[in-house]
Amino acid sequence: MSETIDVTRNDDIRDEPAADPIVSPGRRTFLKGVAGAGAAISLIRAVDARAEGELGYWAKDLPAAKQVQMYTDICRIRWHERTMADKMLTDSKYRGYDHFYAGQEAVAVGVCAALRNKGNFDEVDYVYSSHRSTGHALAKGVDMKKMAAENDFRATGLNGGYGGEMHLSDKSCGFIGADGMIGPAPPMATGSAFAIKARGSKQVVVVFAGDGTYATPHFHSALNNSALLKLPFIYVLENNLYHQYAHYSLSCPMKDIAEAAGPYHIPGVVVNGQDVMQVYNVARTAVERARAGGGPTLIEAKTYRYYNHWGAPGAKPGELGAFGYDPLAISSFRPERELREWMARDPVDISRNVLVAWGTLTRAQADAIEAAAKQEAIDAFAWADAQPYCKPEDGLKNVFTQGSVAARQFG
Ligand SMILES: Cc1ncc(C[n+]2csc(CCOP(=O)(O)OP(=O)(O)O)c2C)c(N)n1
Ligand SMILES: [Mg+2]
Repeated sequence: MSETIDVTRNDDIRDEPAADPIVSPGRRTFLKGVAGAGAAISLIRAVDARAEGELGYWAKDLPAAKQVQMYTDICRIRWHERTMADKMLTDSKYRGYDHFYAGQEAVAVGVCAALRNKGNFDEVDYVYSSHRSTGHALAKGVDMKKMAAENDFRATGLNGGYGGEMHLSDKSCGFIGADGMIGPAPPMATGSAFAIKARGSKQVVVVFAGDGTYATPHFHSALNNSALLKLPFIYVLENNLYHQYAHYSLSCPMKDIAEAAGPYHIPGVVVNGQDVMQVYNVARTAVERARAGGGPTLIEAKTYRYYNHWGAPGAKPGELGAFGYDPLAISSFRPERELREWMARDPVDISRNVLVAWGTLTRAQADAIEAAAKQEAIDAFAWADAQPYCKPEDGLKNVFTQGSVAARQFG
């Protein structure tokens, strides 16, 4: 049986024995009990319970400053996305584009909060991202201004304006990079994890990938190799229900993709991706396991994107989400009620409500943090707007190496 866990039922996780933090025997029995009994229903109920401040997981033990930082980062990502969407809709000179991450913020923030995001390259944890990269980048510590400039192909951008949203990279915080191709990032990430194991440093590698990667050979190769070699690797599969316009049930026979961890004999964890504290809990468990040499974990975060697959079609300036028709949606279109249902379980609201319920923040303080995040995004795009574009003749820069290269593979 696969080790799929419904971590949304926190009553069973409270006294998790330290020796086996992933699946305790009691938990296995519990899981057998609920297996056919509608874990998805308990997921939705648990969200409400958490939003009311129910305790019982490690996140409550975090210092207040860390809790506030997580909420702040969620707000920063949200307002980066909203500001950029509005820019795409209203500024005809703007050349940037994005696969918007709004709605999924708690996944990136909860995972990155469990990682080392500062230090030299032999200390910091690595994140490999996907085409939907901006939220992952901000959560890992990428500078918002430089990212905004990069996404509009400005010469002073994060990567000199050569990359854009699908090729963001920032070695300084271990953000190895976004990836426009669906599939290759997970095996590359396992390669990094293999290097880390070989050199003996205690780093961990995370790949963020969508539900669309399940049906690729790369998904299975990454799980197989990381399991065989017990690599410090975490596959964070963000199941936002769709790949482009196709529902994931069209390419995956299981309801919970985390079940795919079973054949590789590694833990597969389902988590409510709307609640940053729950995401943090499962991520921290996986990180501790990986750092201690215990091997990989597959985390499936159930989540949803508020905009359409790419850009801002169907969206209106000043409004969150895309309710209108997406002309690119040739095969299917998500129901409006589905979007509204997920927006009622919003990661910003849940995070805010939890911190207010815990007494970490007052509502007024939480509002002020969100307002500051909005202003930061406005300032970042204004700064980016004033930056110079790359010159066409610079296009061949950094393509060929200047001078000679040591052919180390030949000794
Ligand atoms: C190999 C490959 N095939 C097709 C595409 C086109 N494409 C871009 S994003 C995407 C869907 C990805 O869906 P998912 O993995 O669920 O991520 P999400 O967009 O939902 O975050 C596809 C098919 C691609 N980029 N690479
Ligand atoms: Mg998807």
